Amino acid sequence: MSDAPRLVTCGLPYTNGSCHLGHLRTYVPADMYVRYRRHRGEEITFVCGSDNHGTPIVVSAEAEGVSPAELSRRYHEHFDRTFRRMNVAFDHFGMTDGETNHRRTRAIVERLQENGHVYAERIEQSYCPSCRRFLPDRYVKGLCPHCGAEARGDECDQGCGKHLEPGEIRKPVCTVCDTPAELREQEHFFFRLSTFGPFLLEHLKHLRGTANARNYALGWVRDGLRDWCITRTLEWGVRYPGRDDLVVYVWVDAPIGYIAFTEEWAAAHGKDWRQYWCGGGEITHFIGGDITYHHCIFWPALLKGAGYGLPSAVVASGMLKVDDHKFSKSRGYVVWTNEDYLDLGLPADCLRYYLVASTSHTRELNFSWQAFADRVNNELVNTFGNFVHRTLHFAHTQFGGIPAVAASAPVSAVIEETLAAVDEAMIEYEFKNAVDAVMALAAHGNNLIQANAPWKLVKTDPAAAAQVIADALQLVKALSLLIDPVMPDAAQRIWCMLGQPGEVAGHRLDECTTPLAAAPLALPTPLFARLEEKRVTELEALLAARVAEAERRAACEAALPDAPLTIEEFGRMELVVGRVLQAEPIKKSKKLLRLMVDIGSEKRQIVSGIAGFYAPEELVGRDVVVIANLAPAVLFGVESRGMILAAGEEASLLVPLRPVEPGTRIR
Ligand code: B3M
Ligand code: ZN
Repeated sequence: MSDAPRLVTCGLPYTNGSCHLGHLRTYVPADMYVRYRRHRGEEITFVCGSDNHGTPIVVSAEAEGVSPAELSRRYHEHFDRTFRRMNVAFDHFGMTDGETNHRRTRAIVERLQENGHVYAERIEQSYCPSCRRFLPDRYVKGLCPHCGAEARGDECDQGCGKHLEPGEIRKPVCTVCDTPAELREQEHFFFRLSTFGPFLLEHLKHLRGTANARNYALGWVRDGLRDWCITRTLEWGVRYPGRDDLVVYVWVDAPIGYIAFTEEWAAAHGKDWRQYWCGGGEITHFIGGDITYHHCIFWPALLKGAGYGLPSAVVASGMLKVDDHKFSKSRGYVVWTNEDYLDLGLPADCLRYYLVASTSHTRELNFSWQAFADRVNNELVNTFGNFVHRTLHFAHTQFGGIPAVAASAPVSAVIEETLAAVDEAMIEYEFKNAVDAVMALAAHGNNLIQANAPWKLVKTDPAAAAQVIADALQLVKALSLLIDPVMPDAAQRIWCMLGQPGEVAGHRLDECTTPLAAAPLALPTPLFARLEEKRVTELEALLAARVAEAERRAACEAALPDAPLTIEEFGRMELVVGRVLQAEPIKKSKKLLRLMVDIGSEKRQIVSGIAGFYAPEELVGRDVVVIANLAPAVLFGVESRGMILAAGEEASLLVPLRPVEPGTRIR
């Protein structure tokens, strides 16, 4: 590995939704990679930030009735906090709407113009006659001109995955009001991407990273490149230099964020960002595989055209499935990082391990709670945790500290082999192979203890027992250092239990085989907790409830638009007055209350998401409106049979104006 200043970046999350496991599939391995290389003694800067511009943000903000700036600020803080909770430790986490990025983007666009890479052209673009506006990107949906699949604005996300240029989508319809769009002429600016083919072929030949990124990109270049429209008719974004009515396309200013965030970090640390970005730097981008085109085609061409240095590597992660279904927020196949994991008290370490250990980085990862539990229980608890614990426990009880015996040659050799295997895996971005090698070392430790039975040996040959324990402790030290990139919390706990000085993160991997510092050993505490079957069932139920809820919503939406509701259909809905008998919070949920409601014929348990708006005691005795024949669902392990009706963001409860008996039907 070279001595060039090293920068690692991660794809920038859009500030229009919460962090989920699909995001983490990119961020966790990137963080692991950075920590690993630091353990190898390399200096690395790790930057990221939030992507605040473009129609994804504007459309979401409009739907919520807030400004794009406010939405961005909120989700920016959300991602920042979530990454910290997951121990994804960026040196800087900026915002693309920040001043630095606005400035850097304008400077780059001006440079592209000066260098003759940009031209203006009048093009036909989708326009909504009802909303009276142009429909950039996600404001328009229709059919992909390449494969015919349903597509949205700038991307064929359900079909061939191709980037779509403005005006290209067939049968365009406005996403806001569903009116078929017209085509209208407007002047836009184009980047001469078509002239960058030869440059890109050469660049991609030397690009390191995962083969999937390189190979896809080579294919696209060989298929031929078209010029790229880099402006949009929007208010929100980086103003196009010299034009009040246009902003630059989000896929121009988002990657430029990588430079801006480096500048912000450098300014705060007395460094020079140019060392990274003006040639000579080693830049590694970690991205989701679905944005390969942007990072391997648009981005290097922009950099080249503006006279900047180029990325050295692009590492593209495979997609995430949930329970064998394509990841989908709208269909409920999603696992939220906070709500479904961290907030339930599950450790960041276990999820980090699972995400890396499940499959090769470039493959599809199929998440399931059962598979997660199996890995935690078999690998982390039974193999890794067990070996560390029994070694520390025996050393504590028999020796009260680290025996003054050097590790034996065979054990040092096994550690060296593991180091070599991990190194090779990391160079190839095969993160799974790296953690597998570390787990194999833990399994080797268990075998060593099993085969030598030091608890027997200590009675007949104490010196031999001390040797076994010295060997096992050396393995534990090596495991702490080696697993730190993946499970920093567990690694630090081992380091402390071993009585070693400072933080494990500050030590190099070379120290895996150096003798342990002499230290007394206290009684160890277990590293990982088993995930019991009951807990797994609860977690599965939570996901199932979300899917069921999404299906119900989709069914309602599908039934809605065409035919008006008939009186029979309305009659099928059992709406009754219910009286709240009890109300109490649900453990570990900030949003949910468990209610017992008298609906005349029976008492119903109903889980309601109103905890943020009502104290349980103010609900008791109140009459509310209940849908009594809703399919049951389990939320946080609590069965809910019915739903309470409420209006608006603040969940104003619907109540009868005059007193009626519980169970009174609403018609
Ligand atoms: N904000 C998120 C995505 O499309 C997008 C990444 C920008 S990276 C410069 O996955
Ligand atoms: Zn397509």
